[in-house]
Amino acid sequence: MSTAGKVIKCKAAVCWGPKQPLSIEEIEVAPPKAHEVRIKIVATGVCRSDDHVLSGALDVNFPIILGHEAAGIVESVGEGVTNLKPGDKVIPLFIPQCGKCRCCKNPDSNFCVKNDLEKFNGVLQDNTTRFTCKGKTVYNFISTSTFTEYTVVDDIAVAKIHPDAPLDKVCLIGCGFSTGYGSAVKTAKVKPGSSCVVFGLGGVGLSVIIGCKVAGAAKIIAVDVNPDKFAKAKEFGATECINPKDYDRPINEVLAEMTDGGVDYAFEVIGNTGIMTSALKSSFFCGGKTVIVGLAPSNATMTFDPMLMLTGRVLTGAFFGGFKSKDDVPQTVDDYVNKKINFDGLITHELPFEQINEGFELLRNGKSIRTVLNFCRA
Ligand code: COD
Ligand code: ZN
Ligand code: ZN
Repeated sequence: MSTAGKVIKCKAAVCWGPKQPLSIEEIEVAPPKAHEVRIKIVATGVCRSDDHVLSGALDVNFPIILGHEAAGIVESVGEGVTNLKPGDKVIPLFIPQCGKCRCCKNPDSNFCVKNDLEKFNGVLQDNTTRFTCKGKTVYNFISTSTFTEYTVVDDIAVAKIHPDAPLDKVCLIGCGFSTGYGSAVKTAKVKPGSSCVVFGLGGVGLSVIIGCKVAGAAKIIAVDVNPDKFAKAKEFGATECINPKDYDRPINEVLAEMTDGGVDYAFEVIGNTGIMTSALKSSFFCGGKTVIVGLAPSNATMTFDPMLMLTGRVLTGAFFGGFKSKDDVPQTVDDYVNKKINFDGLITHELPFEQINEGFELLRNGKSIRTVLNFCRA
């Protein structure tokens, strides 16, 4: 029996407030309005940014349904949605691409003024949400909300993907993988034969390494204070791994010796402003490029001698690896399906959706790289 046009009752992990476990509840999901799409979520990853809400570091409206790294199948579409139909495989987009705003029209930007990342209003474009639980409105998270069996998103915040894509893998393209991989291939535009350094070997840093390798970098130096991370880094393409704790001099000096004066590309994938400056100093003084990937604490500032820039270094950064979401997500899924890229090794844990709080524990204890939660384990 078709569910189109009807309210769907389903399970969701509701976040009633910070510093408490997510609660699996029955919620009501209203049908999509004009230019909206209702999606049956098949798999969703657990990302650090979801945990930032749980820890209280991100200020959002409660109750809220978190989750933003997912893949699913279109259940129904609202009026005016022409490019999607029920049954299509899709990835929700935490940066929309309206295609009309000043950011979207700029080929060098991947942001969109219709995002909900700056203010966390927790609503769709019409300023309401489609979720209720126990008679209360439940807010949406960064245009997506994927810790639920069904979600509704604006059509500017969803990408149709390859029909053969395995949803329990390509869900990572919705956030972590693209953020790292795109930083190398899109934001930095790493050139063949070049030298790269990646600070921080979490799931995002490892994805930067994958990007550097695909781009043909000759030297990929992986840096982390936790040497347990080195095996995976090598598996994904790091040519050398170093631990700053093993040296009694600044890491940029060590890197300069290893790379004939400095790297062509430096990536900061930790969110530490001191390391951002080290990354900048590690880049070659003539044209070396530094890409900031990590999100620093909100009041942190980065200080450095401006002379570092006058010799031609470049400092940049991007959300979501500089990916223009609607354009680049389907292309990246095609690259996965066609075996041009592989990131299966990032998925260290798979759990049924109901065990979501365990997924967060694995993240907090540093035991997982990525946990994927599955909704139907058929
Ligand atoms: N020196 C070297 N390595 C360090 C140091 C240090 N001083 N401190 C920590 N590390 C290492 C840790 O040992 C760890 O291996 C790694 O750095 C960090 O890894 P994770 O697993 O904590 O994190 P990731 O890879 O999942 O994500 C890290 C980011 C910083 C990229 C992430 O938190 C972030 O800020 N993302 C960007 C923001 C964004 O795009 N948000 C939108 C939706 S997610
Ligand atoms: Zn994320
Ligand atoms: Zn836009």
